[in-house]
This record gives sequence, structure tokens and C-alpha cells, in this order.
Amino acid sequence: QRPDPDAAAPLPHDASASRRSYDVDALAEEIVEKLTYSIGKSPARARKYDWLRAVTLTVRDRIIDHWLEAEDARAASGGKQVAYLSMEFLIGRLLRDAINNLNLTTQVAEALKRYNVDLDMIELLEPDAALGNGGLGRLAACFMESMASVGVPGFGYGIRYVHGFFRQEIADGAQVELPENWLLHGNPWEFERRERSYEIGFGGKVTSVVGEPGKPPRQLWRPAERVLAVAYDTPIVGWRGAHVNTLRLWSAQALDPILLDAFNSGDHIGALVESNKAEAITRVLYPADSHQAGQELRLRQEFFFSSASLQDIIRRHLETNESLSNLHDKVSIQLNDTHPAVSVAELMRLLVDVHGMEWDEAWEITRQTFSYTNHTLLPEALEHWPIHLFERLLPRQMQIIYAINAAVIRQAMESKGFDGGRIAAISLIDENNGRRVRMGQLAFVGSHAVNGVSALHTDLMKETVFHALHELYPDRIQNKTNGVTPRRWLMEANPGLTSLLKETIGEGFLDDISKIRDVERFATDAGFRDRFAAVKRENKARLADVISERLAISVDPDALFDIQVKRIHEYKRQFLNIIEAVALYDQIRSQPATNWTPRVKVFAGKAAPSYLQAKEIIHLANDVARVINSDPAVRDLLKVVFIPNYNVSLAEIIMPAADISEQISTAGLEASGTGNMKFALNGALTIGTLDGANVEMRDHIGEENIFIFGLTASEVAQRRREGHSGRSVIEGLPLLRDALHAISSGVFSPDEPNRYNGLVGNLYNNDWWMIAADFQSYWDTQRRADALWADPAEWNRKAILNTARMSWFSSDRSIREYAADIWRTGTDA
Ligand code: 6GP
Repeated sequence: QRPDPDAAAPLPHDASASRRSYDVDALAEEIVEKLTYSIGKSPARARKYDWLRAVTLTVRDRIIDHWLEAEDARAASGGKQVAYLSMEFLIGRLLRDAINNLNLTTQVAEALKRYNVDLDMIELLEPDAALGNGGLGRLAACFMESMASVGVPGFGYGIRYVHGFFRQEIADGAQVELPENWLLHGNPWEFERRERSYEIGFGGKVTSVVGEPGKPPRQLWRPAERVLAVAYDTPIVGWRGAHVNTLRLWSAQALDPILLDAFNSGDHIGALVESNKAEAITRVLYPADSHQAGQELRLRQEFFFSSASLQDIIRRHLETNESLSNLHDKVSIQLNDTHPAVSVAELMRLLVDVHGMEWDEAWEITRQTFSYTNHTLLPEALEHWPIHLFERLLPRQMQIIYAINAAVIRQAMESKGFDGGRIAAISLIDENNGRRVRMGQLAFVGSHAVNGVSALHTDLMKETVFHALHELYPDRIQNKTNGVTPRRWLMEANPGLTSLLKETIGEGFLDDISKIRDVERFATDAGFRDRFAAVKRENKARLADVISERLAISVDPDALFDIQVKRIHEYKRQFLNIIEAVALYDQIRSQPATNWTPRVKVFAGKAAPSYLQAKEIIHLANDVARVINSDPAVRDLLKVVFIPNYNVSLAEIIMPAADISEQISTAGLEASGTGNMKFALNGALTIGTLDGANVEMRDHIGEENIFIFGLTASEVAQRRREGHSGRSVIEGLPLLRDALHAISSGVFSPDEPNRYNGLVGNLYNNDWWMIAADFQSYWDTQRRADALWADPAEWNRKAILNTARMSWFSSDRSIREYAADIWRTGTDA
């Protein structure tokens, strides 16, 4: 570890002395001061981005006041902290969140108005910090905000990718990926902490050093390559500024920025090779969602941020503690999926090899310190690394994994009489597929608690991937159902509904979301229902404007908005939704006299660049949209739109504008879902399968207020065992058969009539995702929704009940459960 020559003697920080004012005059003055002295522009010459920066810096100062206080309080209390290790944090924009949580919205808007600057316009200039792919990354961001809101002292640890999640464009109907550049205008939220930097090793050799008599030899890892991890800190402010936590993201740099010898001898490129190689580690986010990326660079990323975070945790611990023997009393480390699972081996190495702890004690502390969240059961997403790669890159960690494995297997044989198949199932090494290290098993055995993210998912974890490990450690798996932060997903995304709720039930729900239930009694109040519907109508008009600006398609805000936005994945079954659109299109044309419900089907989402089927689904959505939208025969009864480049900011516009939320994954496959929660909180009715958290949503909202359809998880498993194929189902359903025929015969792709042969053929031959199997039930349920739409009072009553009954799905509740059951830290709210 590097000594810190600049460390000052701690002085008590008197925050009240320096606290920045919240009044409009002070804010207005300070914004101009920032513009002048931090940015070097006069108000007359300032451009939009200069105003954004000046406002951000002004707001940031107010957060810093709280941040420093929180740091001092934390240091003084010596209490336990949480370190949330996540490869992804899908934060989105921060300015509105910060202003809202500090209750500064009116004042800042007022202050800017004095210079004729519009806060809403300025906020839109902020780039989305897209350091994540989807569910797992967005959950980490909601959790950071909730930890700060309920008062769990914690750090988020991750990677400062230079390029976040790619920008998606649609060209001729197909997805095109373009680099994302969120740091283009600098990042006023982050603080570089050069003094917080650590060396991270790769490769090299391990040597045995003879230790003291009677003690085993010590192992010394001499990496062949070393890079520097430098910390960048972003303050995360909680509701009402009560707490501020830190998101610490690591950036990779070469130890020697340039090899001067090489440069001087004329090798100008060679002089930079090392620095390029180091910086490559944190250059770009892998766009793989629920799918193992598999390349060496990915393993480097995983180890890089794990090791940096652990070294940082240890250094901070030793600043106020004499030894590491109480580490688990002072810090709880949550592994967000298996991406940081190598931490288990790395912490053992740091404790045993670097800090001289005995193996058994180190193992006990390691297990007490770590806990692990699983986010998917999809076999293709379970991480495993070829032994030869692991050994070459991380030779000492490989030895440690072998030692852990031997101990676990011995224990399984002795205590539970495991043999053969069950040993193979728990082993950290997969012997069948060319010998691989299994990261799920490593995370599991290295943790004292392992959790799933919905009740169903947790049950399935016990029955499937972790069946044998669950038998060995029956108390380890527990459930922690996901949640979403109501600050971003209700207050900020839906100001209209928020004001209406405030007027109707008072402001209590802002501090305690469970109070939102008070609005339930207004569900039968016709006046309130109309106002609720008017807010929804406004939100839909706003989305219609976005659709018109971006796609030049006009949609009617009075139509039923039926929305599916999320990553594109076969199991999420956007294909089922598109087939229903095609079938509906057929029906509208063949029965023009029927009283069809006008519908707008909205899709958005990105496909992993190498996931061909997912890209075909995007192409199909766009092809179908083009044909339907330009057919005068449907008379605006049906529109299909695919909005490109789905991201957090677009989600904030979409979620409040939905009438129907599509949550239609093949049962048993979606671990939880969180978009489902955002939609329902904003008063959309869900059409969904009994999958993930939909099951618990049904229980809370009431089954009469949600549209459930399709096979259950156990029925899906049963069908698969029986060797279900789609052919006989399709042949028995003319509606489905005709829709598929239209798709596969080129009605929507006349330039390439066979484009969708493969996609459709899969349904006939296999139907792995149960699309054919669930079609009829889905179709019927959509028609039930049509019927309900014809009765606006009843529709709105149910929509209000959705909003009223969703508070349990707040991430504040999830975080309190983690704090109580897994981390054993306090909360103060
Ligand atoms: C996702 C799950 O697919 C989603 O169901 C869940 O709501 C979310 O995690 C948060 O728990 N999984 C991922 O995003 C992922 O990459 C490895 O899993």
C-alpha cells in the first residue's frame, strides 16, 4: 500500500459554518459566480452547457456540505458500513435527482428564470451516465439512492467506463451500435482522488517462501504486469439531503504513462503500448445483459475493480482499527451477481498472503463479510472461466480457489455424505466443459447469505442452479424482492401525478411511500378519477411529442398505449407481442366493422450486438411498424412504434405514459423485473405472466387489477420435459398460423421475403420460449383489456389501485430488508 504523505491531522469539520444557503437570491448569485470564476464566462456569453455546468456546481456545493458531515459522522460512530460491489451502475442523469432530493426544485428554477434560463431545458442537456446494461445496473443505482435515503452508510464500488452502454440507432429497420461518449463535456459530479490509488497485478508467478518454524510457507505472488486503479468519487444524495453516500468508480492507468526509453529511441508507438493496455481495462462497458461475455478483457475488468475495492476497504478499515480480525463487524460486502465473485479469492489472498492471517480465520472473516445476489438463472449467463485463462491471469487466486474447493468438498462428504453427482454439482470447478472455474459456486461458498430477487426466483434457485449447494447449506439462501426508488420513478418522472397525490392525500407519502395507500379510497371518486386520467393523458401527450419528434409518426394520446420497453431477449418475448400486433392487424382489416380499441404499441430496447435473434426481433418490430403505420385500412386503430436508444431518461418519459405494461416473459425466466414496478406505480395495468416479481405484484395489487395469462413456471418446465413443440399448437390456431405465415412469407419484408424464416421456423420446430403455447391465452387477455378500456371509470379505478398498492415495491423496503437480514447495519429512517 502507498503511504499517504499528504494526510492531514484530522480536524473537526464544522459544517454549519460553511453551509450554503438555499434561498433564491443566494442561488442566483452563486450560479453567476460559478459561471464567471469556475467556467470563465460572463452570463451574456454563456452557452447552454455553461449554464448546466454552473447550476450543477452550485447544487453540488450543497451536497458537499452534507457529504462532509456524513463522512465525519461515519468516522466518529465507527459503525458498520456496506460496500456494494457492482460492475454496473445505470444511473442516468443526476441533476434533477439531486435538486429534487435537496428540495431545491422551485428555488433553482426561480433563480435561473432571472437570467431567462429554463431549468427543464438545462436538465435535458445532461448526458445519461449509462454505466450499465439493464436490470442489474439500474437496480444498483436505485439501491444507492435508497441507501442514502434510509440512512445505510455505504459505498458503491464499480468501474468508471469511458464509454458506457452503446447508443442505438435504427437504420433500415436494423439496430446499429454507436459509441457512447458521456464524458464529452466533462463530468462535474465526480472528484478524482489521486491519493486513493492502488496497484493491481496480473499474470506472473507464485513462489513459496519458508515461514517461521511450525508455520506453513507463505505464498508470494509476483505479477508480471501491474496497473494503477485511481478512484473517482460521486456523491449520492438521499431524500431531503439526510445522507450522502459515495459511489467510487475505478479508472485504470499505467504506472508509467510513457516509456521514455522507447520514445527516445524513436519507438513512439511502443512507448505508449503499456498505457494503452492499462487504460483498455476501463475503456468500455461490455454490452452483455444476462449473458457471459467470456473474453480475457472482461476477467481483467472483474479482477481490477474487485481488487481495487478490497484494497480500499482494507486501507479504510486499518485507519481506525488495529487489525483485520474484526473486518466483518465493520463492513458488509455485497456482490452484485458473480461479476465481482473473484473478490472471495482476492480477499483471502490479501488477508493471508499480505496481512499474514491464518487461513481458517481468514476464511471465517471472508464468509462473514461477503454476501451474494443472484440476478438470473439463465444458463448462458452463469459465469465460468477456462482454467488455463484464470491460471495465467490470476495464478495465486487460482491456487486459493483450489484450496477452498478442496475444503468445501471435504466438508460435504463428511457432514452430508455427498458423493458423485452432488460433489460435481457443488464443485467450484466444472470438469465437464474443458475445466472451468464456476463463479456462482465461488460466490455462494464465500458468502454467509445468498439471495434471489423475487420470491419465485429464490425458490427456483433452490430447486435448480444451487440445488446441491442449498442441500449442503440449507440456511444460506434467502429472498430479497427488488424495488425501485419512488423519488426518481414517481416524483421526478411524474410531477403531474405527484402534485395530484399531494393535493389529495397530503405530503406524507413523500417521506413514507407506504402512505400512498391513502389514495385507495379515492378510486371510486369520479372527480378524482377524472383528474387522475387527465394526468395520464398529459403524460401520453408528452410521449406522443417525443414519438413525433424522433420518428415523425403521429399517435393519438387518446388511444390505448400498450408498452413494452426493456432489453431485447428471447425470453422476454417481444416476439409474442409483435405476433399479436400482426394478428390484430389481420383482424382489423378483415373485420372493419368491429368496434376495435385504438391501440398504440410501443417498443424500445437494445439487443446485445452479438445476439442475432434479438437483433432480428428489433428488425421485425420495425418492419411490422412500417407496414402497419402506412396502411390506410387500419385507420389509426393500430400503430406500432419502436423508439430507438432506450435509456434511463427515455424510461422516465415512458413509464408515466403507459396504459398497459407488457411483462410477458416465459414463466420461470425473469428473475424479478423492475420495469414492471415502475409502470404499475405510475398507474399502468400490467399484462403479465406469473413470473418474477409479477407474482408478488398480483398479491399486492389484487388479481382483479392485473391481467395474468399463460403457463406457470412449473407448467413450462413440464412442457419442456415432455418435448413440447409449437407445430401442433400453431396448426390448430388459424389466427396465429396466419400471422406467422404473413411474417415468414415477406409481407413485412418484401425486399427480403425470407428474412424471418428462421425466427418463425423455431416456433414450429421447438417453441422453447412457449410463444405458440401461450399465444391464445395472451390474445384473449388482450381482448379482455380492450373490453375494460371501453369502461373508462372502471379502467381508471383499477389504475388508481395499482398506484395505491405498489408501495411495497419501493427500493427503500428492499434496502431495509438487506440492512436487517444480511448486512446487519442500522438504518435511521
Ligand atoms: C436482471 C434480471 O434479468 C431482472 O429480472 C432483474 O429484475 C434485474 O436483474 C435486477 O435484479 N439481470 C441482469 O440484468 C443480469 O445481467 C446477470 O443478470
